[in-house]
Amino acid sequence: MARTLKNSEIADAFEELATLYELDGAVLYRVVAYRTAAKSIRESGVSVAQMAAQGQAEQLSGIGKTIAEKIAALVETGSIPAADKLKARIPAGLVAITNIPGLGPKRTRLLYEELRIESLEDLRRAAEDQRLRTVQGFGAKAEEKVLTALAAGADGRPRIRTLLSSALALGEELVEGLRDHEASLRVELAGSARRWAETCKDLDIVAAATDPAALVEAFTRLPAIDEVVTSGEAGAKALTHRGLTVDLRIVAQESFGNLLQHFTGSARHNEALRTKVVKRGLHVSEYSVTDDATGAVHRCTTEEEVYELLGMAYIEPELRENRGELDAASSGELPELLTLADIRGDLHCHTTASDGRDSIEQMARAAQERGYGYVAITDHSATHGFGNHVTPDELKRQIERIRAVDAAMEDFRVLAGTETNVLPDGSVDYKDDLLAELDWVVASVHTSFGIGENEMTDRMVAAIEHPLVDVIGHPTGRLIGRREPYAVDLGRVIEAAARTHTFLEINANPNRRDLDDVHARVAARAGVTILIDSDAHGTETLANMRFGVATARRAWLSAADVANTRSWDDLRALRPRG
Ligand code: DGT
Ligand code: CA
Ligand code: CA
Ligand code: ZN
Repeated sequence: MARTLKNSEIADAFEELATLYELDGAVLYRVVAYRTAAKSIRESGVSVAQMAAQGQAEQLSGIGKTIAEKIAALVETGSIPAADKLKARIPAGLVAITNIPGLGPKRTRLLYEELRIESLEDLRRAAEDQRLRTVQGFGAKAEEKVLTALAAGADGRPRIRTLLSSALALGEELVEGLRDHEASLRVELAGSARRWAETCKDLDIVAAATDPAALVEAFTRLPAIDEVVTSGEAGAKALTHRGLTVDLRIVAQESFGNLLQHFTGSARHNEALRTKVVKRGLHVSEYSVTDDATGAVHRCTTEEEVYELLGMAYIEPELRENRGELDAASSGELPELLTLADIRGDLHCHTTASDGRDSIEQMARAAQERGYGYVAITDHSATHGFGNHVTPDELKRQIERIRAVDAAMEDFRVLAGTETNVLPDGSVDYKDDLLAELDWVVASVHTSFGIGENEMTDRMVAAIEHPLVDVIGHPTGRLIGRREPYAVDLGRVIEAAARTHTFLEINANPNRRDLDDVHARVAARAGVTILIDSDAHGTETLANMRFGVATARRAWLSAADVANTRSWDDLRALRPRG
């Protein structure tokens, strides 16, 4: 091969292989194995092609001998033999169709089998001619969605926005690398990552330096950087091994606040800000604020000065989405946002009793080390479809084990809980007398996502009205970039939660962040108390709490809006059952 393949290209090849297998009707574990490998390759901080050349690819998580051989073949010959075989019998256009929002391999295969749709053009025509609705599971809505996606420019290439957790891990590493350099004066992450958005198109970094050229040079040599696209005194654009673009911009220290404010965005916030202050004769640019009346040009070393000059209180990055923050900052009505330090306990996590990796004691100790006063162990109930689950008898033994760990820990409460499934009829998995033995009950929907909006809403309202259900876990079931929320009337869910004092969760898993910022804000305004949970499946993911806190901040929430900023005794008193 003339050119070393990038991690993103290798990952794309394995994603394609997984899709081809899925289109071919292969067993699921095989498909999952290739997708897992693709993710691991995409997120690797070092060049996988180089590792493969040295026979080291198996050191990556999720890569065994078979996949390592496929990587080696891809790197040497430019293709994977198994993929070539599949491509010989699967129409070339089907992979592109699977990347249209709302489709995916199973539905694409169905459309091919029923209507011989094998290109985006076939798909468009079938949607226009209202033929999609003749296929089981497709209706007028699906046709509309396809046409909207195609009109919006969907071209069948996977649209890659990087999940915040991956982008931030990389961003924090790069910022640290730059700050360590002797020429750096100030370095901050900007853009969507600094606003803690759900996903990022790219990373934006803003810096001031004593020697800009030296800092740019050092940036291009950081281990995470794969390829430099452009570079100069004012900054650089580069690609990381994970395929994420990074924009570094360097500015004089006297304008650092202006530039940071500009590149933190959002673009909507900036445009509204400029429009608002231009009426008062103030002009905001990347480098300064100018005043028509006096002709003065103000350069600001900090963002606080920028907002002050414009007659506003400082606006936290998470609020900069043009959702009312400019008026609130002008009238002194911005909320005091909660912080991670306000969180005093975690009420949703898993152990080896279900699909977690660590024991009750390990989870409890790790929660205590995070500075919490309590943790609830909430393993999956009997009908959970994946991994282990907890039968009623097993739950009784689990409660005893939890009590024993609790008794052994000082100044820390280990609460016996469950994450019980909400069944399609709205009932939950355990009988009331068993639920009553628990300190804490999370109820979540994990099955039958497709039952229709009315039925789903009734199902969730029934669970909310159950007197022993304390909180609804991940209320919409969405997986960011992968699975749409199920159809549910959140207005009715929120109304029922407010009426019954049932908490609604912001699940802090960075793939979920569910409730999202918009709905968490609506819920809190309607009088619902929000709970932020890590849903950790191991001690290390307790740290995901920060993504839930970020969603809460983006929802304008204060500590008082969030139940687990309280002690356990104060929190439990908010529930109807006390
Ligand atoms: P992303 O990258 O799509 O996840 O979101 P951002 O917000 O990081 O967007 P990006 O990287 O395109 O631009 C970074 C910042 O630059 C953005 O948040 C605000 C500023 N910016 C970009 N385009 C415009 C614009 O058209 N007008 C104004 N006023 N600012 C802009
Ligand atoms: Ca960006
Ligand atoms: Ca950018
Ligand atoms: Zn869970």
